[in-house]
Amino acid sequence: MLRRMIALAFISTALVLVACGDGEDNTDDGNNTDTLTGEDTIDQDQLVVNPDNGDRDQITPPDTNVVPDTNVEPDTNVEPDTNVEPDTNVVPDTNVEPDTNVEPDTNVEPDTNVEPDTNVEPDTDTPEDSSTTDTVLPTDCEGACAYGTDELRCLEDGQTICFCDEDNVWHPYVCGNVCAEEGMVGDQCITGEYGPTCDCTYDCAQPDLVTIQCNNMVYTPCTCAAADPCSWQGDGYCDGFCKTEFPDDFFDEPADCLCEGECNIEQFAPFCEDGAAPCYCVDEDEDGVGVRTPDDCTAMCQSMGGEVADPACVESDYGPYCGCINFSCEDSTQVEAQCNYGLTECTCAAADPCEWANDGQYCDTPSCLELFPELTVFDDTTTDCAQ
Ligand SMILES: [Ca+2]
Ligand SMILES: [Ca+2]
Ligand SMILES: [Ca+2]
Repeated sequence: MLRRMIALAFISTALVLVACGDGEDNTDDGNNTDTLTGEDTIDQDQLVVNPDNGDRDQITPPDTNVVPDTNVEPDTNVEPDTNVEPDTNVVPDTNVEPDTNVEPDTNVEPDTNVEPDTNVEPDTDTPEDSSTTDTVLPTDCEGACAYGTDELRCLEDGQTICFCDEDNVWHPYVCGNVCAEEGMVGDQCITGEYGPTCDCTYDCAQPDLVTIQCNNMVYTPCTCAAADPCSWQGDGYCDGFCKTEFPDDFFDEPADCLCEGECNIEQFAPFCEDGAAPCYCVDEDEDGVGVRTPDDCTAMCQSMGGEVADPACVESDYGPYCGCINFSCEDSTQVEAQCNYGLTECTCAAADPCEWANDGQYCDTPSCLELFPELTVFDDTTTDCAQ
């Protein structure tokens, strides 16, 4: 734009000069013999061939004699510029002296209005350390020990677990080997929730380790995965435990866990059918070929004076069983039936109807207390729990 304005300015100047010269030539000074006498001087305005007044203005010299207008109101209608980057180049002021002139507030009254918390249950669950009070880890794992009293300890090397076996002698186990035998990774002896233990973990990305788990027939995050690396799906054995234990990643068992059809009495393993009932293989004519038969948990619980729980079927290390609750202790026949079932509010009671107190079989009192904390349970601690 500036370049175009300058060109127009030159053209306008040239036109003015031509017009002046022409006018001078046509002025009659009285010496000429021509007949041009009396011709008027051409008006300046008429000589302007291209009267571009707008462009002409562009060459007007700037007026340097302008008084600044001090009567301008500030524009208050300006939006703030939000597109400003913060200045990250600010040097912190390190020349600040700390204020040492602060007096401590001595006018604070202690809060005497705090009620003591009486709602704290005493911690009765403190495990007893029966093995050792040493804080220094042993450096060797040999010699005599007391089985049942001395149990497990980590050696100082941090990679060996020391076990007091039934022969009352310490036996060392290298954790790297212990983990590898389980198809797991890890080699450290650590303090676990239940005492010293080898810190082993599963790594499902290592096929060799998963194969070991398959051969060990253990349910792990690897063997239960939907990929079914052990080919356990549809093998006639219900692996519904996987769905219960590893709900995020498991292979489905649509056929193996149905309680219908034939079964091999030798190979069949009882299972909970969809949490509803234990499924057994019943072979009444004893020809080796049985029929998958669900147990009737409702009838079984009622026969013991109880009600069926939800879920009705419970998986345990000893197989599936009917979950029964809310037992009545009034009928002695029903209570007697409970003695074959297990720990109930009747069989745990102080009357000890099953004669389990100090029977030399099992320490029952802690389990009864855990199941029925409100109940006055029989005292089994004289001999059975005295070890
Ligand atoms: Ca299966
Ligand atoms: Ca049969
Ligand atoms: Ca007992």
